Parts: sequence; C-alpha cells; structure tokens
Amino acid sequence: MATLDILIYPDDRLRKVARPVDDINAEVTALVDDMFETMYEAPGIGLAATQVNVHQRVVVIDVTEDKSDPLTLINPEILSTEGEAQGDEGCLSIPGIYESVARAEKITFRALDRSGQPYERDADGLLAVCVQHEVDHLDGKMFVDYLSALKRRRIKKKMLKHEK
Ligand code: GNR
Ligand code: NI
Repeated sequence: MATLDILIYPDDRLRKVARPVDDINAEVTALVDDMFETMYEAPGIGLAATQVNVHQRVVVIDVTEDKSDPLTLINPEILSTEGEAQGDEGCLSIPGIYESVARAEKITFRALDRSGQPYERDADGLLAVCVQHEVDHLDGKMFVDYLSALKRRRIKKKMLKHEK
C-alpha cells in the first residue's frame, strides 16, 4: 500500500475525462487500496482517481467517522435523482475552500465493487452529495464550476499564490 499525491486546482489534469474500467485486475484493486489509504490519511470522505492523476472511472468513499463503511465505486452511474439541497462542500484538490453548492437531495446509483460485482444503492445526505461530487471529478468537473466566475477567480488566485 502507498499514499498517492493529490493534484491541486487549477491543475489541467483535473479536467481530463476518465475512461471506464473494462477489467478489474490486480492493478485496479491496488489502485483502490492506495486510494483508500490516501483518502483516510488526508483525511477526506471521498476520492476520485482523477485527483491522483489516474484517468479511470474509480472512486472510493467513506462518509462515516469511524471508517466503518468503505465504498468502492467502479464505473459509477447515477440512475435517478430527486429534489435539491444546498450544502457546503470542500475538496481535497482545493484545500481550505468551503462553499455552498446545490445538488440533488437523493440519488440512486449503480457501480461495480472492488471484486467487480455490480450493486445499486439509494443515497441521501452526505453520501448523496459525495457520490455526485466524485462522479463530477471523473468527468473533469469541480465544485467551484458551480460558483460565480468572481468567486472562482478568487479561489484560483488563492490556490496559485499558495502553490510552490
Ligand atoms: O473530503 C471531502 N469532503 C467533502 C465535503 C462536502 C462535500 C464533498 C466532499 S468530498 C471531499 C473529498 C474530495 O475532494 N473528493 O473528491
Ligand atoms: Ni473533490
């Protein structure tokens, strides 16, 4: 196992669209394991492969406080959404920035688990937010894209200033 480096906004590589995984082999399961280690160490509640510069549709999530519900989402698909809710979001690729974003309140999603088994799950609350945030990453989208151009410009400037 190893922790992986996380790309920081506004890195262009965060804009790449990830490709579906067609074979869950040892390389993919090792990536999943390293992503969990990276996410728990950060600490964060989710991590998309895009953020560690791997452009495959792989996500790990654990929204619990005691690391008791690790979820692997390979080739995730949001099948349906319901309602809308506004909530503060952060991102490991935009450290120190928290802004309110509107998301679907409830979702149903499908994905493959670490062994390649398909599953479907309903989500609300923080899990629903996190799945939407991570699927966006796989499509090269970041939560700041939902903010005003003015706010986004300020965040970009701040990130570039803190870069070394
Ligand atoms: O750790 C994270 N916390 C978080 C809080 C509110 C909404 C979304 C998130 S996801 C974020 C980890 C991350 O950047 N995943 O891509
Ligand atoms: Ni993020």
